[in-house]
Amino acid sequence: MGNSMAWNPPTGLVSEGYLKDMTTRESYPLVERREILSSDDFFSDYVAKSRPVVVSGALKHCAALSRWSFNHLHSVSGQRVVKLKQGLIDEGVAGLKTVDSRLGDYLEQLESHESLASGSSRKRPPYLHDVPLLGILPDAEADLEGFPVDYFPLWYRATWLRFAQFFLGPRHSLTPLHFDCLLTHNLFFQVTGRKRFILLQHDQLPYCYRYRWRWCAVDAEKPDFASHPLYREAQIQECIVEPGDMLYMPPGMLHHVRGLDTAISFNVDWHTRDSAIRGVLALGRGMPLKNVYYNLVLAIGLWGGISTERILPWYRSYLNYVS
Ligand SMILES: O=C(O)CCC(=O)C(=O)O
Ligand SMILES: [Fe+2]
Repeated sequence: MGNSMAWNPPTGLVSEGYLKDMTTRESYPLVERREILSSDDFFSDYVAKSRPVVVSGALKHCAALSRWSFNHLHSVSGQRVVKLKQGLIDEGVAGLKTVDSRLGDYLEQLESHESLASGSSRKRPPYLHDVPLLGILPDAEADLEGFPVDYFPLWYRATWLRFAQFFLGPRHSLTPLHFDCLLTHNLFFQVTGRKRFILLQHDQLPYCYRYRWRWCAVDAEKPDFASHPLYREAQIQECIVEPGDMLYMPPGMLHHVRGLDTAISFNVDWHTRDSAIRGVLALGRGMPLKNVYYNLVLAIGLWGGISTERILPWYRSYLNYVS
């Protein structure tokens, strides 16, 4: 195996290849980017105000940035069978299929895709999308030492990694426009490769042609204004996350996510006491009952002072839940 996933220092530049590859050249106002952000400022300036922010190099002290290569994944979990998502992109969410593969075989598939010219029409490999991080990298805790855990509410700090979800996908992977189904806050971490996020606040939903609770029919990269004329009114932002960056998205933020390179990322969906209550009350706005159940479990933990250890058994199935 080559070491094609090794961390390269962020360049801050958008490569020419990327510009050529982009489905659209449309660009939007950039999400605010901070080099340094204390936990207090994070909660008062962004969480309390429902504003997204990118923190550059939030993972810069973590061994994961250099360690999480294809070789490493191969040696730790190459034999493990993982569920891959196929069809998220081309047929819309309704066409989503999952396929089982050995992680080692999938890594080989990604490598051979990566070696193709970027304009190749060969079918894009599936996406290892939103699976428990510790299931793939059981020793991740040591690799993530140095990350400032005080970006999480106190309730999560000792066990946050058990809430972390892993993503490994090819160049041009796509997660179409949606919001996270429990209306949680989201901290998204980029480890290798880059991704472009197109973002809209939750109140822009009326312009986005929602279906099935959390998905949107409009193509955020190439909107078809004949079928989706209201999208012309939408207020849109974007950012590109690079290795080491962290993106914060407030509850309900709409996001359309395009991999610009072969990429490894992970995220943590989390609630504050307030967002957990809003998550339960979203029953009245059509949130599926199963999601309301998960929000109730977290609300009981956060308000009742019950430890995450005791709550996790009731919540764990959410982490393998495809919605
Ligand atoms: O990285 C992706 O493709 C999707 C990320 C996402 O939807 C999330 O973090 O909630
Ligand atoms: Fe999401």
